[in-house]
Amino acid sequence: MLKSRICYIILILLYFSTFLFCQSQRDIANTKFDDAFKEIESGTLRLYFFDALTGEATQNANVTLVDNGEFITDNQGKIEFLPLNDNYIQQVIFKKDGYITSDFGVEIMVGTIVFNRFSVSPNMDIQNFRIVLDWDKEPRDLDAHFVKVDEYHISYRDMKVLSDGAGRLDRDDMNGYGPETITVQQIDKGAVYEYYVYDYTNRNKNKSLTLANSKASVKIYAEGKLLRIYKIKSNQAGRKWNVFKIVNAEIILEDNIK
Ligand SMILES: [Ca+2]
Repeated sequence: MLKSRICYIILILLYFSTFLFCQSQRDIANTKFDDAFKEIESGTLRLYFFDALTGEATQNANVTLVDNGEFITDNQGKIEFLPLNDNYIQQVIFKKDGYITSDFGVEIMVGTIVFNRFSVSPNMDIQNFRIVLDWDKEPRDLDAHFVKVDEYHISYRDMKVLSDGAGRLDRDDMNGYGPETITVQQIDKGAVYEYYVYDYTNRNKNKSLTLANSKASVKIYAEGKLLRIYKIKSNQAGRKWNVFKIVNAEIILEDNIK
């Protein structure tokens, strides 16, 4: 009786020691797997592409990295690639049916990408003028404002669609990343326009660096193509980024934060 009880206890101990041994081996295997995964991860860079009007990921788009090959975006609108070296400008061409083909440079610094989110414009009328704002996770809410001096002011606050239908705020983003997009039917050659980005989240903090460090970027689509990209400069205090003006149908860069 005693013998069988001892045998029973030995069996239980054997079971638990085997279980603990297997568990520790599994942990080691998982750690190794994680490390290997991180090694692969650390070498690759990611670019994300979104629809400028809906904010949805653009899947199955063709992305050409000049000197680095062709890629297809996955269901997150993402491609991954190995950079050619630590510091260079990677030329990117985005193509997808129904979208304006966008050709631009991505700055790679110390092996990483500062701005890696790109909201791309669906096709639009040749006279249309579209401004697309992207930024990072923080702040939650940035607001795009487009003012036709003495005529109208498009933003989340004033109107989503102008009464004459000549312009609209396509998308107001309030939970980080953007895009926040404004489209106007046509630029009036005799008028003056201003476009700025306001950090609504930090409206009460005039020394805030959040806007400057938001990785905000602004794309202008006009004449049926991607015309300009402006990127915010980091570490300047303020809540309002004056991005550009249009005077005599010419886009004039302002790029100051106040
Ligand atoms: Ca917003």
